Amino acid sequence: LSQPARKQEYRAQPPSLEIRDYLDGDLRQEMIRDARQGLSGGSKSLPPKYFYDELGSCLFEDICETPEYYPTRVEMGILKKYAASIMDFFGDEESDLVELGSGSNRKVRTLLDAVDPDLLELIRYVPLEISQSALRQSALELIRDYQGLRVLGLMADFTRHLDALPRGRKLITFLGGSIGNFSSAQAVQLLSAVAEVMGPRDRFILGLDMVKPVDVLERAYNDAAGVTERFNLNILANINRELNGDLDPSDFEHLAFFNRDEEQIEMHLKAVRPVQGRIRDLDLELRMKPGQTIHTEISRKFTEDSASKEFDQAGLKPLRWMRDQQGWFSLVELAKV
Ligand code: AVI
Repeated sequence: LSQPARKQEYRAQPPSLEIRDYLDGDLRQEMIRDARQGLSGGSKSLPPKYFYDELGSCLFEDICETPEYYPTRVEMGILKKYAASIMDFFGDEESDLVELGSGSNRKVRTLLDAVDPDLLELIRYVPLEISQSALRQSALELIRDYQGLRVLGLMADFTRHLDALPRGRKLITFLGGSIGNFSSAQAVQLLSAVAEVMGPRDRFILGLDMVKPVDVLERAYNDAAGVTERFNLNILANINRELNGDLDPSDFEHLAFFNRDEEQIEMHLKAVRPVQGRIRDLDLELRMKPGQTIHTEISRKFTEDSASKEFDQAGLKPLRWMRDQQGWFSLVELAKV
């Protein structure tokens, strides 16, 4: 007898892995809305989440390996140093380890490595990730390598689906400094939504990239091998493929600089000649003059003060700051107020 496709998919999964899908195919509609809104007016922009198609996710992994992009390495050093004390959270009580925007599984491995293997049974790892392939692949690798670990994968968008998180006791992590890719208002909204799903005993580990000398910052987003440039330009390929466009990436160049007033890196695609493109599914003609830009990303850099203001507004309180020696990156442990 034939079973419904979805049920079969669950049956085929090993017993320690469950994946739930909250995306229900609405990503394309969202991209249509975002691209129309961002590309129609005079000042043009695209949300950075459209960097991360399959190639873009690989390019991001490559950025993390470039000598100039310090955040991944520095955060990893902090994680290693504090992993055991972070994982003390689990004690001998069954709880969830949630990772928002989990991507590949390198960081969570550092945390799991700090746990006594006999206690792994107490932990359920709950990655929440928008990319199905990354979610499945990394979940399978983890249950292969960490005996006793259970995984509940949530295929979801953390800006919309935080209520999909389990209600039990949990340690939530949001690493990599990705909170900096949101405006202050958006970040407060996201942090408030996290606070909303936290109980009084839950904890939240948040990665923050800190303000530092401008040359270090600008080099990190202008690596010599040109990986960040390819990553930035790839957003056009994604739009072309998904929305039937004919934008020519060679009409644009990568531009990334630190805006001191806003304390943020800004990435743009700058037209190097007159642009005349068409995005058929939007029924949109894109015309740009040389020098005009499409703003593709902000990456805000924090001080303890600027971050604490946002925690305050979101109903979160910092319990401890974990930093590297130079103070380039921080992991903050937060509780609900
Ligand atoms: C994912 N996010 C924290 C990265 C950042 O540094 O803002 C994305 C990135 N953009 C260019 N390089 C890396």
